[in-house]
Amino acid sequence: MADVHAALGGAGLRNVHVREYVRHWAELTGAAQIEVISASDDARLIGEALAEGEILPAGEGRYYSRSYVKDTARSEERTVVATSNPADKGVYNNWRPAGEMRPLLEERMRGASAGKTMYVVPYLMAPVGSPLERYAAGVELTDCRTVALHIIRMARVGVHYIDNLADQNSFVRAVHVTGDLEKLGQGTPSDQRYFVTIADERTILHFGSSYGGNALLGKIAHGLRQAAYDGWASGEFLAEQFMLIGIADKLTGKRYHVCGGFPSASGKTNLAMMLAPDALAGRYRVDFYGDDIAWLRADPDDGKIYAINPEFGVFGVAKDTSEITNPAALASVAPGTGTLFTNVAYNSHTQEVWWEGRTPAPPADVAGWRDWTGTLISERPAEDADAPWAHPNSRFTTALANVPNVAPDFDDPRGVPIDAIIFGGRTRDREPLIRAITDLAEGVYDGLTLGAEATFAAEGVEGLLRYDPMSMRPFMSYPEGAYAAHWLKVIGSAASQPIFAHVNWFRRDPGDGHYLWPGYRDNLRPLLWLLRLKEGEVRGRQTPVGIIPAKDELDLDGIAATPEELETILSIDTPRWKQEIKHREQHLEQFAGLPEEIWQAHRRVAAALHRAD
Ligand code: SPV
Ligand code: MN
Repeated sequence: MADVHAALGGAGLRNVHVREYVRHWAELTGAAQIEVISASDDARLIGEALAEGEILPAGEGRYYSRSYVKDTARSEERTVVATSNPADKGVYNNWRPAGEMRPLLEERMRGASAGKTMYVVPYLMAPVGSPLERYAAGVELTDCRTVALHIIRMARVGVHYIDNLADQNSFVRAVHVTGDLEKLGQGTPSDQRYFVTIADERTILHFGSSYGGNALLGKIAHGLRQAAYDGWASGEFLAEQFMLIGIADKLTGKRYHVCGGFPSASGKTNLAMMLAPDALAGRYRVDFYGDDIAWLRADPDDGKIYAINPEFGVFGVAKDTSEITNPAALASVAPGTGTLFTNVAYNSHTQEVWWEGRTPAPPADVAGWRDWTGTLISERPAEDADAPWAHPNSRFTTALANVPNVAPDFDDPRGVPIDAIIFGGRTRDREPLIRAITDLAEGVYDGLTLGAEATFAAEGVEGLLRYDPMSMRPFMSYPEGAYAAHWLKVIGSAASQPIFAHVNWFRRDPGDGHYLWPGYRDNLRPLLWLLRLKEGEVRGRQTPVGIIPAKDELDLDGIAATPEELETILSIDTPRWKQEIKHREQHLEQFAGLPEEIWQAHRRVAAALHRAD
């Protein structure tokens, strides 16, 4: 049995509640040793992980790891939000009684860390001194060293974050036990994995994966599910799967901040790290704050909405990251950054990494190259010849500070005042490039009806959205009706309201299907229009679903789009919108207790479309 007192005492961790928590789980999981981790332990842990072969060198100051082949992503089916109150059951939160889930997890975790080290990782999901700091402290217990290395990059990690708490008992208890990955029946009817947030006990119990958000519990389990629940229960804030950027106008000296949600595969990380297009770079600068999570609160001092990124790093999808799609991301994983790559392709001779989209074609000389499963490319069976080298969900993990255009004030505890909240789906034919919404209820309504088009690859009907309210579907922790009401309350309590907008970079030509908008850096242009609209410098054109830029209002200097292409992306398709309204109605009807303001917004939009005939 591990000597908890000696380990915690040796690390200077005096908080008695932490000691009791660690003692309980060390005993239950049967861990052989306890080790308390601070960020300053990184170099030593890297050395140990290299020596054990858990990670491999990937050039100077960069590392590579492979996951178990059946452990490559989040699993929504195995994710549960538990509380003691059945009224907390929503449509998406997969609610179960806490009294049922805790014993189930304890049973799986019992003895499951035998012989292993339990790393005690005290962390903070907020800049130090943030008004939301009391919701941000946590202690993750993990039996996997590479997970500890990831947490050091993704959260602020150190004993002092937890030893100096005003309320010594106010920290999230986050327990991660890997389990025997080869015996868990991933994806089968006897799947043993469970990823549970017991939200009203501020306890997270994840069993059966060492990948991403399944294992880095500060991120989506604490940073989104737990924080959303805490934000609602306290009435104080919103926790959303949002990117967060700043836009500086060098001419006027003004700085704006935009946050927003995008369903998976809609380009959120690329947008978050966007640089200004060359033609506009003389005047504008885009600052990066965060690519995945924002916590939003109204500040009573100046009546504005403020946002922080609670994370400390980026856990970005590697696939399709290139000099064209995201040069800032490439710079952030350059040699010397301490980046950890997971499940990309790796060259065991040269220590290089590669993923689909990194360059137009894979390396021509395949000598030494292995795919994400570790198989030599030269030895892959013929039937696997076309299989990707990197897993589609392969990742890079790097600290925020490595992003070249990280905002100078990214660590400011107050956060940044929000001018605009945007939602963006992936829609081929109906959504314009941007439509602005000035009414709060209509903005929240737009977020609740966010979705991505079903593709042939996923189940679903062409043209029908897979709704993903506010891009929070996998992270929702309390009922959707209450969620909508909480949005109206938090944002509504601000004296100066942000403007809302829906953006769509994916409109296609109705004839040959080509993308009508170049995307990437040029996405700054519609955002600049939105901010000008908010400032009253442009008027736009009112449509039933929001305000669209008038043709001459978008700054198109340096853009090659034809007048016909522009005409299409600055229009709405009324018949398709009328179909969509019917789908939206069914979608919203699932949510008990949806505020009347949201239904009114829905009816206003529907009536305006009807009149548009
Ligand atoms: C996501 O899937 O939206 C992520 C990655 O941000 S993970 O943390 O693994 O969920
Ligand atoms: Mn995410």
